[in-house]
Amino acid sequence: MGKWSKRNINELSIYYLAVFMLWVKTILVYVFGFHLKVHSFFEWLLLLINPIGIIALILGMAFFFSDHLKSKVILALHFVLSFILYGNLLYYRFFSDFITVPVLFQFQNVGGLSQSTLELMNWLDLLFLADVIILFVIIFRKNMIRKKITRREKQPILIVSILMIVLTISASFIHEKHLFQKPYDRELLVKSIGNFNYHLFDILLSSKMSVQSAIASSDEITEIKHYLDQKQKKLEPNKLQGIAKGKNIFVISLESLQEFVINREIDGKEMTPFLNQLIKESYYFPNFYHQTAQGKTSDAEFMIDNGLYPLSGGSVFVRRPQNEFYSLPHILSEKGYYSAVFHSNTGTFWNREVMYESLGYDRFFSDKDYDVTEENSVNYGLKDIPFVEQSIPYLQKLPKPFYAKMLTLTNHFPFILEEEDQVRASLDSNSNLVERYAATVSYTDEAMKIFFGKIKEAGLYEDSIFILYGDHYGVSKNYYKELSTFLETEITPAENVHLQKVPLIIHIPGQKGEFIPTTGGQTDIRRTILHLLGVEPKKELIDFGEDLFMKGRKELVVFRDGSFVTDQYIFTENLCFDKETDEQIETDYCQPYFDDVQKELYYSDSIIYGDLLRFLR
Ligand code: GP9
Ligand code: MN
Repeated sequence: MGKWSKRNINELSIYYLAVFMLWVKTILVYVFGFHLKVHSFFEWLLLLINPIGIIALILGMAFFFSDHLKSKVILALHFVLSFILYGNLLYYRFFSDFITVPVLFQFQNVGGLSQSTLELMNWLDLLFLADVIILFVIIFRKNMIRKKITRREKQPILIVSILMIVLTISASFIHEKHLFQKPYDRELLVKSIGNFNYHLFDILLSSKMSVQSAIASSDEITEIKHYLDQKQKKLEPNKLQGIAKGKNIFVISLESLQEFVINREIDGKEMTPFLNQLIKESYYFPNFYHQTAQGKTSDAEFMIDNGLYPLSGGSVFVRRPQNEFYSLPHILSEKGYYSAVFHSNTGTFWNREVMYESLGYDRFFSDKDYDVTEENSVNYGLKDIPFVEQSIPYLQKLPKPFYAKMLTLTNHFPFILEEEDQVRASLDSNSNLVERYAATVSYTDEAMKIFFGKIKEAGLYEDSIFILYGDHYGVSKNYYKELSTFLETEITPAENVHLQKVPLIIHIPGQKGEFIPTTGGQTDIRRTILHLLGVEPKKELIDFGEDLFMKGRKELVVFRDGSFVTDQYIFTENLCFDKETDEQIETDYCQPYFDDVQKELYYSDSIIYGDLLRFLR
């Protein structure tokens, strides 16, 4: 100890040590936190070098401070970069995605990760501070003779850092030519240019997007219309066209409900007995996928009302509420429909209060309209059973015909259920996340049973149709180990895509119903509803959906990160798989879809960023 304190300390070595430790930490997070998959030696090399330049440059900013501050600024910057890295890690653990600029702005609207955040942390995370503490101890040691960093030393360091960044970006670009054309493939970006460079690129991208609406013109929509006309032309009319003319519509968003729970038993007991029964009397779509991104529930809502894709970063609800939309409530109001949303969370969450007005809803029944107490609520709002019970009197008073959208909540991460609500499961503190999920799923199933019973009692059943859908996955990649044990199957990249299936149930009283195996997604729901109702919108329909009942469908479901699934193939992690066997096959099989996938995402983004629907006649 004594020996060490007498030593001279060269501030340059503090800098090198800081860069080195942050580099190692970043690589550890890449491998053990983000589970970034590399397929070749070149990709490994890229992964290893990509953080160095940017870390060296950012920490090198300390060189511009006065001598007595330099090492402290190195420490501060080191801490900030560690904080960003850790923030990303937590976000990734839940969303299997990387933070974008809009997500940061979204926090005030969604109340952060709150209760869920603690669940995502673990004690080992304290190691994140280890290098910060080491630096702190070294820098603040007393009685040391410091050798300052000279100008001759700092210049080459900064130049080399910049060259490293240029090298990283060029190498990434050479490796994947379309890298910057697919900014929504964030995994690929982080893998190639690195976590910190990705953030800078993302900042650039979101500033570019915000000017796009100012320069948009009506010509852009003509090209999009042409593409959509070609697509719709191939479809054959639906035999159910107009079958539900003039009926009320219930659209029920089932929080985090995945398809794998349907018709599944635990210890000989069905997880969702009510839904399993309902499916037998409904049109059921077992190959239906959620397509949500960072906007979660709000993304699903957005797709269902607009038939457009969600944004790659953030939620449209938060980012573009001022746009002009031609959404389901607008179209239905042309036929005299009244539209209302029922959701017991606060109205500001996902900016719903503002966005629902833009989307043309006449009324939003939020927490203010419900009696929400400690006992009858959990997590974000009312438990599903009191939620449906308290909604009935409001539903009875709605002007008819109506479109009622109801959003359930209890089956939400981290899946908390009090003992008295455990309808088909007994949980204790040892229950893992998947077991908790199973329990809240069963609770929501029970709530749906009560809901249908009450709707019948209220005399609202016969004149209504019911569309129930799972909004997105509930068990994220972070819990795949538990899920894999539960499902007794290995979760491969292809299996991960299968796991993005959510139930879609279309229940039309009086119709026998059937299993419809077509491959579809949430963007398809709007056209399906409009055809069932036989509604002809006054303005042209600009959306990317295809009626799920129609023959001749392309059966292409595009996910927001550019991966996709068709009736035969799966494209994910830049690899092509046979959907039937899950075997990896030549990319050539998936190639024919690439163009349409990029076009759909690009056109949808242009519509949203350019506010193009204002040009609709
Ligand atoms: C909360 C509900 C759930 O109101 O939308 O949140 P999400 O699934 O989007 O995290
Ligand atoms: Mn949700």
